[in-house]
Amino acid sequence: MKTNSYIFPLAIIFLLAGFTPKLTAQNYPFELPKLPYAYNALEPAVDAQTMEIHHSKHHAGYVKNLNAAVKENNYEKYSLDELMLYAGEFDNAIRNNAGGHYNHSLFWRILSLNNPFNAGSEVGKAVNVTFGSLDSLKKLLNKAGATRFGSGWAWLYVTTDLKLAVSSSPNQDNPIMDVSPERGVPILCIDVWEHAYYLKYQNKRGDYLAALIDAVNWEAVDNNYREALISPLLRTVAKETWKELITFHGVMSQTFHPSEEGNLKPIRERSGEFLAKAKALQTEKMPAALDDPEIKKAIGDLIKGAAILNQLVIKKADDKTLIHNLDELHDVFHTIQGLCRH
Ligand code: MN3
Repeated sequence: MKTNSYIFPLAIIFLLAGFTPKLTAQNYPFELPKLPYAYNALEPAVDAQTMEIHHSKHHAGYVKNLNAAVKENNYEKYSLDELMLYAGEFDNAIRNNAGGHYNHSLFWRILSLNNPFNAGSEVGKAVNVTFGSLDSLKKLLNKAGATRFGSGWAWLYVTTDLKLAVSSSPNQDNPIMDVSPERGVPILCIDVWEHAYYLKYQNKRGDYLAALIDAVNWEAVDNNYREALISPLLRTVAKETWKELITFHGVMSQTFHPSEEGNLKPIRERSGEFLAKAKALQTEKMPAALDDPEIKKAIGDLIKGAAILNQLVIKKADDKTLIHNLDELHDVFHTIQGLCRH
C-alpha cells in the first residue's frame, strides 16, 4: 500500500481561501450524509420516491458495505481518498463501495432547481473557454451518460493540467481512482444507473439525462471547481500520473535501495541515467497542478545533486561519499513527491 504526503503549505492556502474539504479527508467509519434538501425538491426532474430509495437504500447500502469491507480487511487507517486513489490495490468490495459512497455524496450536492448556470462565475468562465458554451457541455455530458453501456456515471472533472474535461466511468468508478483511464478531481457527476431514473423514466435514459443536466446546482459546481484547483487530492493524482516522475522514481529506488545494503554497483552503473531522468523532470511538461515554486526549487536541487553524484562516480569516489550523496538526493526526492515505498 502506498503512502502519500500532501504538500503542507497547500493546507494553509486551503484554509486561507476559506474552503473546507467536504468530500476529502473522510475517515472510517463512513457516514451517510443528509440530503441537503427534501426528497421532492428536484421534482419534476427527479421524483420524490426515486430520491428516497436512492438515498436511504442505495447510498446507505454503499456506506454500510464500505464500512464492513474496511473493517474486515483492517483498512480503518485509510481515508476515503486513499481507498479511491489506490482502488486497484484493494479488492472490488472496497472499489465499488468507496466509489458508491463518494459518487453519491457528490451527486446530492450538485443538484438543485434554484442555482442556474452563471457565465460570470469561475466555473462558468472555464466552461465557456473549454467547451465554447454551456450547451456544448450539456451535449457532451448527455453523450457521455447515454453511451455508457450498463451502469455507471458521467463526469465533469478538473484534470491535472487544471483544465475541465468530460468522461464516463463504469459501475462506481470515478476519475480519482487509479483504475480510471481519465484522472482528475470530479466537480459534477450524473448517475446513470437504472436505480437513478427507472421509476419515472423507465428505459428513457436520454430524457432523464436532459432533465438532470438542467437540474445542476451551478453554485455548488463552482465551489467544487475552485476547491478542486487547489486541492491536495488533485496534486496527489498529478504526482501519481506524472510519467517522468514515475520513471525517475524507478531509477531512484533501483539505485538507492541497494546502496542502503552497501551495494553501490547500480548507482555506479546508472549515475548518468539518474542525472538524465532528473533533468527530464524539468524539461518535460510538468502537470500544472504541481507547478509551484517549492516543487520547482526541489527539482533544481535534485538535478544539481544528481550532476555532482555523476561526477563523483566518474572520478571513482569511495562508497561512503556516494552513499552520503545518494542519501541526500533520496531526501530531496521525497520532498518532491513522497511516493517512494520502502
Ligand atoms: Mn446511484
